[in-house]
Amino acid sequence: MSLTPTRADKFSFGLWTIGYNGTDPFGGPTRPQLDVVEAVHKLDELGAYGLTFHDDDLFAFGSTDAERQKQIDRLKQALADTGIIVPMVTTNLFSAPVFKDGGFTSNDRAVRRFALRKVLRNLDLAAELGAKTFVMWGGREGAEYDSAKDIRAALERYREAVNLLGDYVTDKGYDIRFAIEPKPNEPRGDILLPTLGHAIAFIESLERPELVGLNPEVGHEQMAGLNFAAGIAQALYHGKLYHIDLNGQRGIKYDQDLVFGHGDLQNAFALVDLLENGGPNGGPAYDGPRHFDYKPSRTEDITGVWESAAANMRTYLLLKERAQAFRADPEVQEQLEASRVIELTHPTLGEGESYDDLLADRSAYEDFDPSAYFGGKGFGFVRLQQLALEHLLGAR
Ligand code: GLO
Ligand code: NI
Ligand code: NI
Ligand code: NI
Repeated sequence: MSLTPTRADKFSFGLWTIGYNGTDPFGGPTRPQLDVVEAVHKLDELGAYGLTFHDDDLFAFGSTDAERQKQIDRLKQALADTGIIVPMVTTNLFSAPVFKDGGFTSNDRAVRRFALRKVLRNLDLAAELGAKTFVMWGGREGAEYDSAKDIRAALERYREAVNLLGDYVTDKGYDIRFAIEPKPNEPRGDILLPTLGHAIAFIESLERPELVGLNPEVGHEQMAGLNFAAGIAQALYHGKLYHIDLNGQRGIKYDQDLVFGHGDLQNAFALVDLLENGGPNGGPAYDGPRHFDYKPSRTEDITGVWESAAANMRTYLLLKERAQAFRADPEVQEQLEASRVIELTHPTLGEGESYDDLLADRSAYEDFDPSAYFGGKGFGFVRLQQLALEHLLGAR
């Protein structure tokens, strides 16, 4: 297997990721601004296939129509020159002061109307550039104080906004689906739709749930102490994995946006195994962009930026190779059987079996011996995980 990224790997990067200039709450930029044309050419050289962006990444908030168009034209030229595509577009509803209490769910109705107009305008641009996914990260949709936000009203306004966007793309005939990106906190004290589970429940309340899925981010779920690979499995189970933000996070703290794999590496291994191989029992794997939403650390210069971009892709491909070796190992297959991992795919009831049949089955209860599980009948999960770890370490 090649460790050189190609277009077929579908690696994409946010313009705001490689373009991150090092600004954090405690210090200003440590690097000059990166131009979009240079970004596209460099991503092409590195083997990526896609660039994604917020409107404000490409043309500053408040740009004139002429300034906006100039940047769009420069991007289009770079795309034409390289063959890089724009698989996803997103709108910045969090940086400008006007969004200090959110966009779709600001307490101020005029702000909510402005936010919707900003998104509609950017949807037109997304369609023009052929993007298939429109991500919505509601970073400012939240509060610091319980008394400041009527959460049920805020969810209703969120719903109103997403329903309107669904109407808009349907009426316009745009081939675009929406992907909600959950995050528990930061920049708000608490953010609405904090985890992918909250978002799945919200999506089911929409008028066009089929148009709306998820864009889960590794670090965001881990900030909530959750298992990212397990969350992705549930998103796939519900058919809601429309897009993904790959990066690294080390525990429950601020959003680190490290390079993919530079956090919980074992969970990254499980994730790549799931995305590429469908996990232990196969099943529908993910076909969309492998999108990196990371920040090149502010300690790095521009050489370090491009090294970090390449590192994301190389780590993904290394994990893909390791996951294939894991699945192909006969000892792993044997242990999966012995650990009953495969058995979980068998329905608990027999075909056509009713609860009457179950009640009549003495082997299920009267003759079943639960005491055999004390001191015996271990599952061997530790050995299975050690096999995974040894493949991950390249020791097998
Ligand atoms: C911040 C988010 C942000 C989103 C982006 C896409 O924590 O990860 O970068 O991914 O706005 O909508
Ligand atoms: Ni993030
Ligand atoms: Ni993040
Ligand atoms: Ni993200």
